[in-house]
Amino acid sequence: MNAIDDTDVEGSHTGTITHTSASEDSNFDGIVIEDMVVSIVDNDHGCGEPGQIYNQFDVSGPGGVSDCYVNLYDFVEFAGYWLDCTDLANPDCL
Ligand SMILES: [Ca+2]
Ligand SMILES: [Ca+2]
Repeated sequence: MNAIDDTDVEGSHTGTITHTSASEDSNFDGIVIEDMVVSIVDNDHGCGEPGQIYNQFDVSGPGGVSDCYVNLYDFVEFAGYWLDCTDLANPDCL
């Protein structure tokens, strides 16, 4: 049995594996096999969760914290930086 490593953010959760039995041997046909509950660990992280990798242009959001969107909060940061950094010869001033 394999899990699909998709990009959906599902968080850690459990899944139940059920079984059925079919056999020509009446000793095994239709026997009850207990369900198995398995833990599933998702390696994808939602916004703000530990391990989240933010877009390089998402530098701000409400409260000055990255919010997983490149939006006006980020533009305000960029614009403020442009106003502070006026030395065109400085490679750090973009
Ligand atoms: Ca996933
Ligand atoms: Ca943002």
